[in-house]
Amino acid sequence: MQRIAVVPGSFDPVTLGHLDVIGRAAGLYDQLHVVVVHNPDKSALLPIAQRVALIEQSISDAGIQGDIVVASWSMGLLVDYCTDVGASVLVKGIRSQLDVAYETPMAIVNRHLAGVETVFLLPDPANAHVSSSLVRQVASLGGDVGPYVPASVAEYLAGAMTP
Ligand code: COD
Repeated sequence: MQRIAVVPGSFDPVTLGHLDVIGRAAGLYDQLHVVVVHNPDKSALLPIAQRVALIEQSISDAGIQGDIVVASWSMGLLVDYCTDVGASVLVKGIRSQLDVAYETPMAIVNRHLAGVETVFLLPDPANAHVSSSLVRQVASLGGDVGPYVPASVAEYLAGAMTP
């Protein structure tokens, strides 16, 4: 039986931290779905289609191998996407106690709702401080986001932020 997992996120934009989790998860499962989900608690910078395109480009540029599908989901529960594609696992990155507090209830509810387990990966220490919100802030103030994001994202943001 194929082991299929989903790596969900806002990916607004995808960072080197996300890419590290995606690359490591790709080595653990037969098929990986990287799914851009609209998070109503956050105000978005990039359109969803652009986030999907940048994830695809970043995966390709980083040479991450495997059966990887990049998609978006806005039709309701994330576990419904998992059920649709036959995924039994969600993979999420945990950077801090804040992430643990945010993710724990979701992991429990997702298991109750659909039997989908959540696997947490610790970040590479080099990326443990990186978040999309930090990247958006640095970019909006004209700073260099190169250390935090794939090159294609840095290039896109440089163009998008130009007055
Ligand atoms: N290193 C490692 N991991 C990282 C890093 C980093 N530097 N940065 C982010 N991550 C991890 C995050 O901890 C998270 O696991 C994932 O990457 C995505 O992060 P973001 O910021 O892109 O996305 P979020 O935090 O806005 O998450 C959005 C989700 C859609 C994934 C989340 O809200 C969710 O699972 N929603 C489910 C909706 C649902 O069905 N609800 C009902 C049942 S709970």
